[in-house]
Amino acid sequence: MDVVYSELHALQNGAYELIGGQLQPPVEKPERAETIRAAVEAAGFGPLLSPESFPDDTITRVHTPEFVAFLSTAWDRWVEAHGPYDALPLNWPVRTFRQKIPEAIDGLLSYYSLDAGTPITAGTWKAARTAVDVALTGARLIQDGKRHAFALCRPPGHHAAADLYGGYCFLNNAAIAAQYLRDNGAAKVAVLDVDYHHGNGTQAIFYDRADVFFASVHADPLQEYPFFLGYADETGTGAGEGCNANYPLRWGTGWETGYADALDDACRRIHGWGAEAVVVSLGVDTFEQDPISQFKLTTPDYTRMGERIARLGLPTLFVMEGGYDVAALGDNVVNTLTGYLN
Ligand code: SP5
Ligand code: ZN
Repeated sequence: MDVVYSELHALQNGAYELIGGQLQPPVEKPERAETIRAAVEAAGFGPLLSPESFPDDTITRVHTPEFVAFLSTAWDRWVEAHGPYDALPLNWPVRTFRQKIPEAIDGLLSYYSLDAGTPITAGTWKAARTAVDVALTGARLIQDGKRHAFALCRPPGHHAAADLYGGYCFLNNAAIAAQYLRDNGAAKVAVLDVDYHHGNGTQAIFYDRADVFFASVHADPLQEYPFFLGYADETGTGAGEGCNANYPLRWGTGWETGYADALDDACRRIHGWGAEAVVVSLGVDTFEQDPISQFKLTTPDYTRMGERIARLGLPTLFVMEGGYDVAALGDNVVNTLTGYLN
């Protein structure tokens, strides 16, 4: 299986993250992508391809031009206001507030973000923009006739909506890849999101559309981040009614205790809907030892996951999302891809 990777991911390198009230080193760190790259190479996957450059209009098919302009200039504006420290928002336009776009950089961060866990740093734009090229290079491989590819994206993307960043995500790599497949020949594309967290950004981007089916298996938003989207009664709207399927699962869920059944149902829905290609938002933060998660999948379970995805029988683009136990990240990703291939 071809693997697309760029070392420029390392330009996203936040200084700290507030977890449980404590400032800690970010769990979304460069070592993640490096350990996955080393593991897929050691497992004989390849070749390792560098991304091609795609134009910005592939991004604005999914994100608003205003949001892209904000992201690409936020660091410089922040440094001018505060100095070379991680750019973070501190308040949000929640209930009772107006949705006006402010002028000051602090207000813009607040307007365009959904959490304070996603630092914009000196290299964020370059890293996020390159991750889009990584995903699109994988999508082009599929469009050119390959049955499968792995886009080793970092930073991840599935929490980013048309004009929102957060959850360690800036640009929605998987959604941009799905849109690219739509714009280049595939009439119906599915996104299967197996990250531990609900893919709120991808869902929102495609929620009113009948040409992209979104299915997500994730921790119950009653218990887990992002809390305010990902419930089972979110089924799509307008033309997109019936094209969204959420499988919220309780903390403690394991492969045999709910996960496999949910994944199987999600795959059945995608198959029944008639998808021509599938983009898999591959998060392995469902792992039992993941530092921020509460599911109980084991390393061998990822082989089963790959096997189930393969039974869809569809051209498949894997796009890396979350997964934070660096010690097991490589094995869990390799098992997913190996299970898929065998
Ligand atoms: C792509 C992705 O997986 N993004 C996830 C963003 C989650 N950010 C919020 C983390 C909240 C962690 N709560 C941890 C409790 C640890 N004991
Ligand atoms: Zn996640």
